[in-house]
Parts: sequence; C-alpha cells; structure tokens
Amino acid sequence: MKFGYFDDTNKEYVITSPKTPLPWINYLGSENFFSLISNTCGGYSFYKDAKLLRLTRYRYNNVPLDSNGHYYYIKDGDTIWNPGWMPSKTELDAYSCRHGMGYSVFKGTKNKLTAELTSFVPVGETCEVGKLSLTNESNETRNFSVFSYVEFCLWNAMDDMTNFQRNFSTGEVEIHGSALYHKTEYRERRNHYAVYAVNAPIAGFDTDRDSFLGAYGENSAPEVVVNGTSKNSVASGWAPIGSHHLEVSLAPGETKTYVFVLGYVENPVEEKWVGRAEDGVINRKRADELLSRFDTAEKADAALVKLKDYWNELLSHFTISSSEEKLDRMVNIWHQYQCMVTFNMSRSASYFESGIGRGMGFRDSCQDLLGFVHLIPDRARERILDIAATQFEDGSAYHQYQPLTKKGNSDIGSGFNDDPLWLIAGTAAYIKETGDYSILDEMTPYDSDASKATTFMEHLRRSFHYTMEHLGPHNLPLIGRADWNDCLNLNCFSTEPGESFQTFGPSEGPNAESVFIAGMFVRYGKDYAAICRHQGMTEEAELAEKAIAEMEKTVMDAGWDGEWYLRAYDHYKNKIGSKECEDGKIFIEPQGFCVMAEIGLEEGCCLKAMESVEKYLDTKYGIVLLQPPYHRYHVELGEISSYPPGYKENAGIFCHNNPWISIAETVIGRGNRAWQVYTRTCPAYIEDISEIHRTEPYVYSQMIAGKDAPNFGEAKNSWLTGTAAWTFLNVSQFILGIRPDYDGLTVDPCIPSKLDGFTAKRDFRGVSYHITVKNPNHVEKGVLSMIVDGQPVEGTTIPFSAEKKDVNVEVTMG
Ligand code: BGC
Ligand code: IFM
Repeated sequence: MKFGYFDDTNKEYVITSPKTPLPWINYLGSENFFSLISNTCGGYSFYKDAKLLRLTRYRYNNVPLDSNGHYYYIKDGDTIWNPGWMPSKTELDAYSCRHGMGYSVFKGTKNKLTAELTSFVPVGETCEVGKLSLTNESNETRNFSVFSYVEFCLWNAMDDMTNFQRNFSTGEVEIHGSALYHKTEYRERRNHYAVYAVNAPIAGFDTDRDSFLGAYGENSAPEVVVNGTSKNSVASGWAPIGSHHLEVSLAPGETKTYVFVLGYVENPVEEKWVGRAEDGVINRKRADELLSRFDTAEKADAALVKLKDYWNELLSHFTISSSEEKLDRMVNIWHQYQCMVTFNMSRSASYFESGIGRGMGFRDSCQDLLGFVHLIPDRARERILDIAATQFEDGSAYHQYQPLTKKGNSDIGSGFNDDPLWLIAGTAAYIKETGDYSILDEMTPYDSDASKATTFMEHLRRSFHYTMEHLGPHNLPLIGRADWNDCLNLNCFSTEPGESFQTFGPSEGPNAESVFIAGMFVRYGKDYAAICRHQGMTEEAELAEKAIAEMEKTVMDAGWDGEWYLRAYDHYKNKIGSKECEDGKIFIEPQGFCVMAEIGLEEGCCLKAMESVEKYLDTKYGIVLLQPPYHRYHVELGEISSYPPGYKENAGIFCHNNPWISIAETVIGRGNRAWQVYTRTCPAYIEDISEIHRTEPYVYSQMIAGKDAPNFGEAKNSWLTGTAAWTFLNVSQFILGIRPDYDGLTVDPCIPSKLDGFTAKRDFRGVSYHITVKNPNHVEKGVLSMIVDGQPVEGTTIPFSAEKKDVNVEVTMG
C-alpha cells in the first residue's frame, strides 16, 4: 500500500494522505539554518547545532504523534483547520504534501478555501520562509482569519526540557509591528535572537503560550483561534511563542499571498554591545535587513527558484538513464539528496535522533563523505580537517563531536577502535575525487588544540599505526569499546554477573579482537600505502604493505571459520560469529569487509562467504546482521544481546551493511546478486509495502526488523544513517561501476544481466564524462572494450586529463 507517489520531473515525493504510518519528514536548509518538517507541518528549526541553538520547541513522545510544528490555523466561521491537517486534525476536502529538494509544499482545501504553504530555507540565509497563498474557490466573498503559531525553544534544547525552575522565568520577547522577537538569553549574551514576522499588517498577536492556548488548552483548538481574536499577550517568562493574526477577505476566485519569515539573527562581535544603555533591548538592524529580503511574494518566489537551481546544479554532476525507472529516480535524486542531509546532520537531528545526544560522529561523518564528496568537494575537505582536528595524538579519536564548537565530546570519549581507519577511508575518497593532495600538508590540531598541530598526513600515519600497534593474542586488531557495531561490547568483562552491561566500561581489554577491523585495515591500508607512495614516503608505504600482507594472513589463519569469516574474539578468547557458537554463529560485517578487502579471494573464501550470507542471513526484506539472534542476555557481549531478537544489532536488517554485501558481490562479479541485494532495501523498490515498512519511501532507514522480530519488515530510524553514503557508493561506483580513482575515472560495471546497458553523465575534476555502457551479451561483469573520444583505451580506467571539458566514453561489456 502506498501513501503517495514519486514526481520525478519535479524531484518530489507527493504524499496524498496526512495519515502516513509515521511522520514522513523532509529537511529544509543546506548549510547553517535547518528545519525538520513533517508531512503534517510538524518539526522544528535550529541554527548550526540542534542541541545548543534550537529556535523552536518540539515535543518528543507526544500524543498525538508529531507535535509541535510551524502551524497555520484557518478560522473560517466555526471551522478551524490547518493546511497540513495537524494540529486541529480537521478532515480536509483535499490534501497533499510535496517534499522536494530542500522545500515542502502543503496544499489543503476545506469548504472551497484552499491554502498552499511553501516552506523552505533560502540558500545562504538563516531563516525559514513560509509562503502562504489563500484562494477562494467559491462564488461568494469569504472573510476569515489566519493565525500563525510557533513555540520558541529557549536555545539549549537539553536545558529547555529539564531546567524548568530557571526557564519559566527567563523568557523575553519584543514586538515591533508584524515582527515578533524572541530574545531569551539576549540580556546575558547580547548576540543572538529569533524573529518571526509576516509581510502584512496584523490584527493582533500573541507571544505567551498560555494566553494563546488558554489554561489547560491544547494546540488542536487554541482559545485564541476558537474565539477568533488575539490577546496581544507579551510573554514574560513561561513559554514564549509567536502567533500573528491576519484578517483576510477574498472575492470569488481571488488569491492572496503572505510571506512569513522565521529567522535566526546573530550580531557580529563589533555590533554586539550596541544598545547597552537600554539593557536587554535588541539591536534589530540585522533582522530588518533579513526581513527586507523576503517582504514580497516575488522575492520569496525568486529565492525558491534560486534554491531549485542550486539543487538542479548539484544533482547534475551525476545522472544516469536506464530502463529501470526506479534506479534512475534513486540515483538521480533521492540517494544524493539523502547523502547531502546526512553530511549536514551527521547523526544529530531526525525524528529518531533527538538532536541532543549525538552531534557529529567521527566514524559516521567520515563515512558520509563517501557519498557526498562529489557534490561539494570543498565542503568535504573542510569537514575532513574538522574531524581530524578532534583526533588524539596517539591516533585514536573522540567518537563524537559537537557541530557548533567542533570539539570532541568527552562524555562519550574514545575507544571505538575502528574510528581511526575511517579517516583514511574518507580522505582516500576525497583525493580520488579531486586529485587534491594538498590537503595532506594542512597543519591540523589534535584534540582541538592548535599548539599540538601536525600535518594532516601525519594524522593519517597515526591512524594507521594506531590499529597496527593495538593487536591482540591472535594478532588481530583489538576491538576496544566497539568497532562499527556499537553494540558488540566485548570488554564488559568486569561487570558482575547479573548486572546489566557497561557499554562504556573499560575501553580496551588485552584480548577482545575484531576481524571486522582487520578487514578495514586491509582495505583502507591499501589506500594509505598508495597515498604514502604518491607523497614519496616509500619506506612507510613498504611498511604498510607488509603489515597489510601480514594481516591478510592473520585473517586466513585466525579469522576464517571454514564457510565464513569469524566476527571477533571476546575477552575470554572465545570465538564470536562461529559455527561453534550457540547463537550469533555468523555476522554480516566481516563478510562484507573481508570480501571488499579481497582477503582469501584466490583461496575461494570470498565466494564461499557470499554463499553463506545468502544461505544464512538472507530475507525477503534484506540481509540480517547475524544469525541466529541472541536469545538471552550475555553480559560478556554487551548491548547487542540487550535487544530482543530481530531488532537493531541483534539480527535486525541493518541497511548500512547491506551495500557492503552488494559491493562484495561485485568484487566477485555477481551482478545479479548485487542487484538483488540493492533492490531489496532500496526505498523506491519497496514503496508498495509502505504500510509494512512504515518509514519514508524516499529515503533509507537505519534498520528494518529482521525475521526473528514480531514486526518483520518494519523500519526504524529513517534519514540519518551511513546507508545513504554506502548505497550511493555501491550503486554508482560498483554496480554502475563509475569509480573515481587516483589516476582517473574507472568504468567497470557489474550489473544485472537483464540490463541492456545505460548512459551516464559524470563530472569529475572539472571534466564531464558522457558514458554509454552497452551490454549486448547480457553479462553481469566484464569490459570487452572502452572507447574514449573515438580512441580505444586499455583496461577500465580513463587516465585523467583536464584538456577537454567533455569526454565521450563508450564501454561494451562482455
Ligand atoms: C547506542 C545504541 C545504539 C547504537 C546504534 C550506540 O552508540 O548506545 O543504543 O543502538 O549506537 O545506533
Ligand atoms: O556503526 C554504527 C553507527 O556509528 C551508528 N549507528 C549504528 C551503527 C552500528 O552499530
């Protein structure tokens, strides 16, 4: 069952019922100001950091689901309704929500009155624009009221929902004409405030929530809206809000448009203290400038066109055309869009991540780069250096850092032993995309301390050596607190039996080892060695190559279980992910990574491992993380066994590592299977089962309940997941096979044999490659010939040259 449809021409998903199984959201904003916005106008806004600078308040765990938002109430006679249905939940005569690239359009009709709300964050601005058009579809003149409503958050979202003894006394506002200013904190800091304004005279306003809703009132039927008159309340403490009252009169067929702006304003240091004499009165200069940029419908329209142009340009760098409509849709639009959102948000703010907990992930942000770097390489470069600046001097890393301060999060600390290697992965992707080795010379701090800076190349060296120098009894890498699988905590040995696990217990025991990190070490170690060679660090390259060869041997000796790769050894040196185990006999992660690293390829281990994945881990909704699930709690394994069977890391379908298997399948040339793995979790391919899947059908979720769970097939944690980057990497670089490499662009597809081929346009280092792939013999892999601008080229890589701006490539598979 579907709740909408894809509109590929407009790059939108059109939701046709407000009652989606879960809120289906979109992200507004591309750089600093962001809003989350659901299909019923729920959500909130923040500037740079969802925890520290949150503009509007959201209520988690609320009933009904998905409340607070940026709402517009229409009071038409006795009927109160909202164009996005919530929060009044008045049944609409017509409803649609179009989620597009950085904007959402809501259209509601009730009693022949239509309201169309277009919400977006203009490029380069720190505000959300809400353009509201009201049309009288009837034959009579209509007089009605519109009430806007946002509830302000007192900036620090964590403090906002806990520190009531203080917060109920700090709220302050100012009102100037149609502009309502939220200035809590301004008295103290004098540098930032929010403004909520409309470009028309207002009949009234409210800034105090209790006045607006009424004592014990609800946002489904605020007292002010029910009575049809604002109270002109001026908040002092309690809960500041912004609400405008517009009185509207429309002749038959007439449309009127209003532009609402919710903005964040920061006074630069030199302006910060202007107005000090009148203590606490805000300096509105910058707000006035901001509002004047959007004070007509024409200006708002022009900003929307600019936003669409921005996205059309970004998405033009990689486009394909094939006989598979859903593939084209995902590659050309939604994969890349989700990559941008995960790059911007890391794991901070979604409807499943509170924006308060995680901030940016060291591992997560490095992986996000893999799918993002081709979109805006300069921002990728900046991000890599930001991440590296939080690294410790020994090469290990804070697991997370705060987006606003860019400082490592010492509450979470370090000890995730896969982290350092992800920095190599992200950097290799950047260099392959851009050819820019100058990043390696950048002086880069450790632990955010500039006095401890070295070149960035030295950071990479320390990353690699950290793994090399932290080996366990079998010479496999020590796992530390966890590797990619956050919940496999094998150093929980000091916990008393019967106690719950200590996820953040001793960060590194002497024994617990990870075969997954070994796979990563081999795969990304090869990149490290290649970069060393390029930099003339021959000795270091040789040392790395030797360590990699030894690690490959170690995996074959101590990490191969006969039919698949082992997962790990625990603190007691017991095998994890072995046929000898009672539960958790086989895990997905080492199968993906060891095959991607080609460990044991010649010995046939890669094929065998892939066959085992298919035999033991496959389901109709994707590949589960492990089998059998842990049926009871194991203190020595940590959080993993705290989940009921089939959920999350305990045998859920982790979408993130499904592409690892798909890529691994391309390594061994099985295009049909790589395709099957790709399509099974791919949003567009499972749109028809939206009632089972439940999350948005245009983006990936982190997890789908596995076959051992009662809700098999139900997804959770949509949007912010490494799945976005890995899937785009998989489909673009391994299935379609268009892969940036150090010396040029490689074209080496591994596609389902049913495909006749495809065409693609790929921009690479300033050159546009127009690629035609033909598959006359319907093979799964193999390049028979490659013709570049009429000349045959040996192999599958087009050596890079900046001479021509357009290059035609014809590849014949066979
Ligand atoms: C959290 C877990 C979560 C895991 C994967 C860990 O950091 O503690 O609760 O399941 O990450 O998201
Ligand atoms: O690898 C992690 C990721 O960093 C956060 N989400 C879950 C994954 C697996 O535990």
